[in-house]
Amino acid sequence: TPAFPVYTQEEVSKHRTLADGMWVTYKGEVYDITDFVALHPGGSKILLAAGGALEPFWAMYAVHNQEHVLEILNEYKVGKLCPEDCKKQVVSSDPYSSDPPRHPALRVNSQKPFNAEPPSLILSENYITPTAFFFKRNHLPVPKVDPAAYRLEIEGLPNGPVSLSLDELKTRFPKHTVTATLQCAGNRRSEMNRVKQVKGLDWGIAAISNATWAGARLRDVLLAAGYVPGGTVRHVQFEGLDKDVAGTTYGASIPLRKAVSEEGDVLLAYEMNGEELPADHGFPVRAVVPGTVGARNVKWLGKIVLSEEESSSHWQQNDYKGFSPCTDWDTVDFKSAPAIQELPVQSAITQPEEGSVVDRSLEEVTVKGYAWSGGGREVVRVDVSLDGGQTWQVAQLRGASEEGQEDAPSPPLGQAWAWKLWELTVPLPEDAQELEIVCKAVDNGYNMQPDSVAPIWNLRGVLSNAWHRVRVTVSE
Ligand code: HEM
Ligand code: MTE
Ligand code: MO
Repeated sequence: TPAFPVYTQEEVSKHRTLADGMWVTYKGEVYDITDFVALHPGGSKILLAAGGALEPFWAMYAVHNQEHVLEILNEYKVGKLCPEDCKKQVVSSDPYSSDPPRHPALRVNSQKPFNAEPPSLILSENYITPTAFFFKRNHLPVPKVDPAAYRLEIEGLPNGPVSLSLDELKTRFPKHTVTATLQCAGNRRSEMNRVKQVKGLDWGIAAISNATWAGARLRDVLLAAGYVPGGTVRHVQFEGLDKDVAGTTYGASIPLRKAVSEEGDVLLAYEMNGEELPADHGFPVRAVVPGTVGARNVKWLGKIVLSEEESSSHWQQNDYKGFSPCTDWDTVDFKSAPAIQELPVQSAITQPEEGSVVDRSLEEVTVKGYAWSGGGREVVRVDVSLDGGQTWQVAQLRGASEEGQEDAPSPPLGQAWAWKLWELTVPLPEDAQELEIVCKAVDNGYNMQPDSVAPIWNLRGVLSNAWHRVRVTVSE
């Protein structure tokens, strides 16, 4: 094999466009990735690295620290970087180095950015998910925010922008408390992956958790800031303080109607489960949008914009949307589908776990799980089957009042923001050696879960809410 030519950084830097060829460097080697740009699973972000080093970008998107990524890169090698320029390359520091410590019991789907779910058993053991075990879904490094210097900027108001300190948010507005379940759009994505590969983190059934949030009502803050109903504003945009390498922040928006409704209960939360909001969950302030997909509950909230338009962020426009099973990455048109807001009815079995062994001598089996629906719709029933869905029994539902929150009244119509845990103890069928346990929930709109995954499969693996099935064996 011929020796690779040696290039200077100056030469590499000339190749910054698809027309001139696009070159990058990695660990002292030079690559011409012109032909790969259109194939990149991470999209056009790859253009940011044109003419320079990949290291600082891959430190941010650690998904690249995999053998198969390096194999792809190797196919495009065209030369070496001269030793003098290699020495000049700054060693990029890890943008995740100030991420907070996390509980080792969490099941990590991605370390950088940090994405993890609790063991699913923990969910049904606690009506309020302990904060350490609340699922964590970050797209970027956790930003370090100085609470004393923190400002919440509000734009798009008739009398000009308003800026609030953390103290003002806490003292100028009544503190409102809401118990609300948060669910990631990708919860249960792994079941879609089993039908056909989708793109995204391989979540199990625990990218959902329940907490008590406290803070100022968004409605109160907007009205005090000068918002007047009846104008042309249609959307409330949220911007996080977490940024990618190009300085782009995480962002999302919700419909104005939800944001200012008296019954919407949208919070600018500064407390979670009675304590200061932790770093992973948005310190010092996050949006809590009850009944709405996790992605709109923007953490580390830095700015609110009232607008005629939805957020222009990638996560509002080109992600978190549902598509037909027939749509693939070659045909998908993100503009053709609305952004996910309210989520559909959901339930899953947390106990027993898939593949576990049920003891026959106990003569009965206890099945537990969670059930929740979006948009404030209350779960009114959960059906459980031990024979793959041929025969059913109704589980016992446990809402807030049954879960140690004795004074909790049942939620007003349209404001059932929190999940219900459920449970059913049934005699073991006489000669069954295997059980296929199934659950399905019904909400107060009589919406029910679909019976299988294939008809709701979609390329991004979102909205995965088919009947949950768990196979167990019965010991002799
Ligand atoms: C994902 C390759 C440069 C941003 C990926 C994946 C591959 C890949 C194979 C999918 C990984 C997986 O899911 O297993 C490459 C190669 C690059 C390159 C060969 C250089 C030649 C970049 C750069 C950026 C970037 C410079 C950012 C500035 C991303 C992002 C994803 C991704 C954000 C995740 C997409 C998602 O969430 O599904 N890349 N990449 N990549 N890449 Fe790159
Ligand atoms: N807000 C910011 N600023 N950055 C993020 O990456 N992730 C969103 C949302 N808010 C995210 C964010 C997504 S997709 C989800 S599911 C929830 O936060 C997760 O909230 P949690 O980590 O508190 O469980
Ligand atoms: Mo999410």
